[in-house]
Amino acid sequence: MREPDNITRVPSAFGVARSGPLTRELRLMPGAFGLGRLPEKAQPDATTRTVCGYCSTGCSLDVHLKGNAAIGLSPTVDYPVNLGMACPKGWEALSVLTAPDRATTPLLRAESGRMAPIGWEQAAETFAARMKGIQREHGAEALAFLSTGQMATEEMALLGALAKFGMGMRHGDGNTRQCMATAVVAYQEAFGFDAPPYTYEDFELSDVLVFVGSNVCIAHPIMWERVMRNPHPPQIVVVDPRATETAMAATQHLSVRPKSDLSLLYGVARLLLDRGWIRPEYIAEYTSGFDAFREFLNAFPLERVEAETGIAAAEIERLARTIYRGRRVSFWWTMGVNQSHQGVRTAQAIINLALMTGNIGRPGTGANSITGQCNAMGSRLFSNTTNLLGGRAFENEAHRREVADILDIDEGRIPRDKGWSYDRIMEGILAGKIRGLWVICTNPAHSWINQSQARDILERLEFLVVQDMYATTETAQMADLVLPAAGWGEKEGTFINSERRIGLHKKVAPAPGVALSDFAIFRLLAESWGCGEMFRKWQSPEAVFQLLSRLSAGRPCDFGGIEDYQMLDRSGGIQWPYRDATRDAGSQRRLFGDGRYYHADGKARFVFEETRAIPESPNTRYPFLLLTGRGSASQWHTQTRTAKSAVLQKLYPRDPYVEISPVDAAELGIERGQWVRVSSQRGSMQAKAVVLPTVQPKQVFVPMHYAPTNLLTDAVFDPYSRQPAYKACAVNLEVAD
Ligand SMILES: Nc1nc2c(c(=O)[nH]1)N[C@H]1C(S)=C(S)[C@@H](COP(=O)(O)OP(=O)(O)OC[C@H]3O[C@@H](n4cnc5c(=O)[nH]c(N)nc54)[C@H](O)[C@@H]3O)O[C@H]1N2
Ligand SMILES: Nc1nc2c(c(=O)[nH]1)N[C@H]1C(S)=C(S)[C@@H](COP(=O)(O)OP(=O)(O)OC[C@H]3O[C@@H](n4cnc5c(=O)[nH]c(N)nc54)[C@H](O)[C@@H]3O)O[C@H]1N2
Ligand code: SF4
Ligand SMILES: [Mo]
Repeated sequence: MREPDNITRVPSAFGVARSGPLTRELRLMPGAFGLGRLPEKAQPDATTRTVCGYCSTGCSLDVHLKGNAAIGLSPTVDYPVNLGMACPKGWEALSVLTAPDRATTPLLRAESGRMAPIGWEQAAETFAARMKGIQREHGAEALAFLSTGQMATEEMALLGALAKFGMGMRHGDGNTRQCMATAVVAYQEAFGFDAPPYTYEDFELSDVLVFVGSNVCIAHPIMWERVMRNPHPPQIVVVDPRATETAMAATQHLSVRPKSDLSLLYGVARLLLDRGWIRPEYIAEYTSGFDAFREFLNAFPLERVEAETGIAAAEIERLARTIYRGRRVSFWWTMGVNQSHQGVRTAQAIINLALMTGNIGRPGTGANSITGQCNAMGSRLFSNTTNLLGGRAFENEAHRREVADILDIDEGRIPRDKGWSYDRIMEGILAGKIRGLWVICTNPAHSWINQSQARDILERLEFLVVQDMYATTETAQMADLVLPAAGWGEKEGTFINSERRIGLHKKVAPAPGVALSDFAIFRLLAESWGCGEMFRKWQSPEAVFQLLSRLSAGRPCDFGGIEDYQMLDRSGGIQWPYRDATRDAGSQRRLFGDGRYYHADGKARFVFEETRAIPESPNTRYPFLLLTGRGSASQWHTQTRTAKSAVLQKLYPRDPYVEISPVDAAELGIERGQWVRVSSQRGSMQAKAVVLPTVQPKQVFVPMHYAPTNLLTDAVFDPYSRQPAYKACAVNLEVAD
């Protein structure tokens, strides 16, 4: 049995090293040995580049081929993102493709309840017959799909267009709702378009980096490596209730009371204002709404902020002074901000700080949301769920016309509103309004909030189709029809990373059995549905890339200057916008250098609102506050992929665990490594106790990678983004019997 202590040792290997050693460690990951020691006859005869399919960093990997087979990989040295580095997931990306539980053939649930293998023809016919049957009986409202941030942009665009324009599905959303919806709304309201402004070089150019709710060491190890290369040397501020690996390596750690960031950020803004540490000329020329913001900040004197956040006044003042003294200050945020009942306003409070201090549009600055999945940014712009293709609005008639013209389809096929968000789709199923659901490349029966309710809801469906690489995922096991999909490495297309860089991933391995690429599955289903004609131009991923390029024309995300896949392959990826080599020169580009934002008046907006109390605070029955998130650099989400690598298995704890502060452990008589029961009003789980001073007393942390974690979480949402607030609910702890 593994020692629970491993839990901290593994991740901190990525956290505490300030420079060289970490790079060496990353370079010495297993794939590297493997290749070096191969016998002569197994030496590769070709190498090709591809972008990693896990996180949004978008590292490039050199895949070494013998004949047509991939025999190993190593990180690309001359790629502007990762500069020769990769994290354990990247190194192990190939090994998870050959797992024995891959979905190799379509499966249909027989009357006996057992899943039986069927051919593609029957699978496609069954899909069309059952879904159309539901549609006929219950109307267009009765079907929905759930998409992803982990497929190629070309695939998600084809899916969104097929489901909404071709099949007439009214509702579609994706796992980016769980992840990026808050950042999208925050940017749209503040800048007029969903546009993270930075380039990774900014990690190296800042003299102050402020990370809010972001555990970069674990969740984006190669971005963190870029921070470690910063020569300036920077002040690194981490705002996180836990002393994470990132916080341990920071120069200032503000252990904020969970969900009180909004108060803290307003408090800092008020101090900057009071001390005259702002840039009035930037505010006057490039922003609107500052006078009202100034007025609003009167409500945030230091005493209030200190009381609400649990951060001493002196620390808040130190942060304000650090921002003032910094010449190039960058602000970064991730799920500690986005997954909150007041996430949008918190993200905007970060944006406000950047605007009022003029820390945007210059090297080493910015209000920068770090995305999560490899193609979260692609899905934000092209999944055709919340936004109409190209970051347009379904509600906007001119936008609908543009899309209809470019795609050469009847404008009447385009819905006039965005349809329901993920949580409303779930409610719709509960209310019997939605009866058929198609789940593609996401695993809601593990990842959606408040699992017992979520599973109860999914069980009510008349017809559940799951399209996944593995037949064993929690959601696939509930399906009526499983469609076997090729995974990363077995197909091609583009991803858009966190810094808006479009990168190419390629086919380097065959898909198992008769599994098909998602792209091919969508085309097959279009035919069986009878709308194949609408997608005649969507022949191949590259043909779709050309269509998307036309859809991007004139939009802020314009990448019309990218000629083809070869150009992407040659260039080390290309950031949007890329109109042509003259207007968008250079391989590291940031937005808003000219101070022009995307609102009609060209100005950025200050958006703000009074703070709201946490919906479920600890109480006598459930006295602890539960935080959830990423556990280690070797675990990916619901673990359908990373759990299949023997190497990665050695790098993370197999059993679910809960981090408890020594104070609480002593009080409850809980020993290190002991099994404890963590329970909330909604459910309970068993987890091994890891006693750590990195969590605050009366708070506990459980990683999301273990299926029972979301039995505990509470279905609370940000009102503007409808993003679930996974990171705060009340729980109880007791020694397990
Ligand atoms: N290894 C690995 N890497 C990943 C992923 C993975 O599954 N595994 N997933 C990818 C995806 S999709 C995403 S979205 C990103 C997520 O990347 P991150 O957001 O960095 O990861 P999390 O651990 O979810 O959350 C970050 C931190 O938020 C803190 N937090 C919780 N509540 C609060 C709060 O109220 N205020 C503040 N300030 N902080 C709070 C938590 O303590 C946690 O340390 O990671 C990506 N990278
Ligand atoms: N408690 C708690 N819950 C959370 C979070 C948290 O912090 N705390 N974080 C949330 C966040 S930020 C996110 S992004 C979500 C992630 O939640 P999910 O999207 O549900 O998690 P994944 O495990 O990434 O699921 C992706 C699925 O797609 C499959 N797959 C991979 N590649 C392909 C492909 O190319 N084609 C097809 N068809 N299938 C493929 C995988 O096998 C897997 O089943 O979880 C959310 N849930
Ligand atoms: S940091 Fe992200 S993109 Fe880079 S190798 Fe790791 S998982 Fe892949
Ligand atoms: Mo995410």
